[in-house]
Amino acid sequence: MKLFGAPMPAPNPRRVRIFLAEKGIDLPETPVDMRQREHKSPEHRARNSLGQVPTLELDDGTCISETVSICRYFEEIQPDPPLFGRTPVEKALVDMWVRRTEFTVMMPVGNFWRHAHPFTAKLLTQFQDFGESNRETYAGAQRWLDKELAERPFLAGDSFTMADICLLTTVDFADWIGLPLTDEAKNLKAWRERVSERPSARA
Ligand SMILES: N[C@@H](CCC(=O)N[C@@H](CS)C(=O)NCC(=O)O)C(=O)O
Repeated sequence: MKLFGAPMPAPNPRRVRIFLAEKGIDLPETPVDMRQREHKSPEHRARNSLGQVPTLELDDGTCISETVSICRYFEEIQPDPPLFGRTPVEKALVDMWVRRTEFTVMMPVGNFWRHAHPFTAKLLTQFQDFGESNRETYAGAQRWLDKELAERPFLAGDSFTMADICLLTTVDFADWIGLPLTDEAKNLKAWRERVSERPSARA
C-alpha cells in the first residue's frame, strides 16, 4: 500500500496523516512534489485523474482518492479508535460536520487561495474581486462556528472525529495563506488550541 501526498501546508494530505496518527497506523507518505507539478504528471494522473493529492494505492493497484474516502477506508479496516462516530446518530453528525467544513469553511478558504493569493497567480486565471470577497465569507463561517463550539468540546460532539481533522487542517492552512482566525472567535480559538495539543496534530 502506498500513500501519495505532500507536506505542510497542503491541507488534504495532512488530514490523512493526522487520521493515521490517531489510529496508530504507520504508513509513511510517498511525496509528490507539488512545486515541481508532479501531481499533474501522467504518472500521478494515472492514479488520480484530477491530478491531486492525497491518493492511496492499494497492493492490488486500486487507487482511492478524496481525503475523506481514504480515511473511511482506514476506518473500515481498523475501526478503533472510531473517528467517524460509533452510533447511527454519531455517524450522521460526523458526516454532517465533515460536509459543512468542506462546503462552508474550506470552500471560501480555497477560493481565496485560488483567486487572491500571489502564489497561485502564476498557475491560473484569477478573479481577484471574487477571491477577496471570500475573506468576509470565511469571517462569517468563523462567527457561525464560534457559536457552535460554545456548546461542545469537539465539532461533532463529545469526541474528537474526522470533522475536527478537516476543520483543523483548514484553519491552519487559512492562517498560512493570510486568513488568521479573528480575535472575536474565542470558542473557535479555544477548540483549535485543544485539538492542536494532540500529538497527531504534528503530522
Ligand atoms: N477533494 C479532494 C481535494 C484534494 C486537493 O485539492 N488537494 C490539493 C492539495 S491539498 C491538490 O492536489 N491541489 C492541486 C490541484 O487541485 O490541482 C480531496 O479531498 O482529497
